[in-house]
Amino acid sequence: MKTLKLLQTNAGHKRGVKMDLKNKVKKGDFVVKVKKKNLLIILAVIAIIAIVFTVKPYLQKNKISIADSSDIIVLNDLRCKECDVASVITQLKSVFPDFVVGEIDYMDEEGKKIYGESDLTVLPAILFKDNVKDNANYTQVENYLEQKGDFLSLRIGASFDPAGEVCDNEIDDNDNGKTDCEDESCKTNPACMETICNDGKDDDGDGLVDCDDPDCEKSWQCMPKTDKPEVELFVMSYCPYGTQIEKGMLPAARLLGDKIDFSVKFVYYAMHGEKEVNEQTLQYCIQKEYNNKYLDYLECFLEEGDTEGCLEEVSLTGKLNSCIENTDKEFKITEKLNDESTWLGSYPPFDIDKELNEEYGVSGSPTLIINGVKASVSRDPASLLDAICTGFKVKPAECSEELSSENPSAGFGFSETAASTSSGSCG
Ligand SMILES: [Ca+2]
Ligand SMILES: [Ca+2]
Ligand SMILES: [Ca+2]
Ligand SMILES: [Ca+2]
Repeated sequence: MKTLKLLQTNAGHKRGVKMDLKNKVKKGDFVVKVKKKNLLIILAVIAIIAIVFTVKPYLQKNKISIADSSDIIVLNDLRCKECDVASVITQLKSVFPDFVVGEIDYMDEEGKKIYGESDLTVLPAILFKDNVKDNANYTQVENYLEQKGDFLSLRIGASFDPAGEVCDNEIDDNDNGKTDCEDESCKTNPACMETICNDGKDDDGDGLVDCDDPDCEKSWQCMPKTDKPEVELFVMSYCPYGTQIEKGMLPAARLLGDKIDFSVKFVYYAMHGEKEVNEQTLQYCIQKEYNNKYLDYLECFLEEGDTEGCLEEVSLTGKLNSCIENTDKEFKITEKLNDESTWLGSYPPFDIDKELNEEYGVSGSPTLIINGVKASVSRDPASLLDAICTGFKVKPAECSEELSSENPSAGFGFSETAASTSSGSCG
C-alpha cells in the first residue's frame, strides 16, 4: 500500500512537473510579447511626454488663441462677486448666434494682457472685434460700443477694478503690504463696515460689535438706551402711510404694553383738511385723559375712520368735549384752520406737538422717534418691535416674540393683502 501511495504521489509529481514546464513555455512566450508591448508603451509615453512638454508651452505661449478664436471676448475677474455676466452672455448669444463667445479670466496671463492692451480700467468687459460691424444685428449694439485698444467694448456699467484690493479674499491683491480691510481703499467697502448696528454681531471682523464700532456712530440704532423706551410716532391721522405704520405698530405696542412709553403725535401741518385736524385733537385728548383706551380706539379707527362709532365702542362718547374745547383754544386749531394767512403753504398748521416737531426735525408722516432719535424702520410689526427693543437697556422677554414681518397695507382697513413697500409718506 505504501509503495502504491508513493507511486501515485510520484506520478502526481511528474504530472505537476510537466504542467509547470508547459506553463514555462507559455510564460516564456508571454514574456517576449510583454517585452515588445512594453517597448511600445514606453515609446508612446515618451512621445506623449514630448508632445506635452513641447506643445503645452506652445499652447500657453499662444493662449491668446482663445481671443483669436472668439468673435466676442468676455473678460471678467473670478475674484469679483458682483461681476456675474451670465445674463449678458445669454443675450449676446441670442443676438449674435453665429458668433463664438470666449470667456477669459483677468488672472490668466492672457486676461491681463488684453486688459493692459485695451486701456480698460474696470471689469467685466465685453469686447467685440471689428467683424461685428458686418453683422446684420450690429445696429442693436452699435450705440453701446466704445473703442478700447483693438476692440469695441460694450458699455455694461462695470465698476470692478481688478488692479485694486479685493476686500474679502485674504490676499494682498495690489501688493502694498495691506490685506483686505487694512487696505485704505477698502475703508468704505461693505465687507469692511459694521453694516448692521443692532444684531450683536461683528460684521466686519474688526473686533468691535455694533455701536462700539465707529462705523455705527451715526446709526439711529445706537440711540441712547433706557429702562423704558420712549416711542413717539408722528403722523397725519388721514395720511395712508401714517395709518400704515400705525397698523404695523399696534401689535408691537400692545405686546410691550407699559414697558414702553408709546404715543402717537402729530405732524405740525395737516394735509387732509378739517376732518384730520378734528381727528387729531380728539386722539390727543384720548391719550391725555384715557390713555389706556387709546390703542383700542386707534385699532377701531384704522378699520375705516369711523370716529363716532369707535368712540362709542370704547365708551368715550361725550367724555372728551371739554378737553377738545380747551385744546382747540390753547393751540388755536380751528382759528388757524379758518385763517388761511396762518397756513403753511397750502395746509393749515397743527400746533399741539409743534415744539417736538422742531426738536426732532419731523418732516412728514410717518416719522418714528425712539428715545429722541429719528429711526427709519420698515412698517411691519416685526421690524418695529425690533427697532423699539433697540432702545432698552435690558431687553425684556417680549423682544424675542415673533411678530408678522409683512408690511401692512397703506390707508384704512386691515386688508389681507400686505403692501410690498414702506417707502411712501405724506409731507
Ligand atoms: Ca493691499
Ligand atoms: Ca484682498
Ligand atoms: Ca453688527
Ligand atoms: Ca465691527
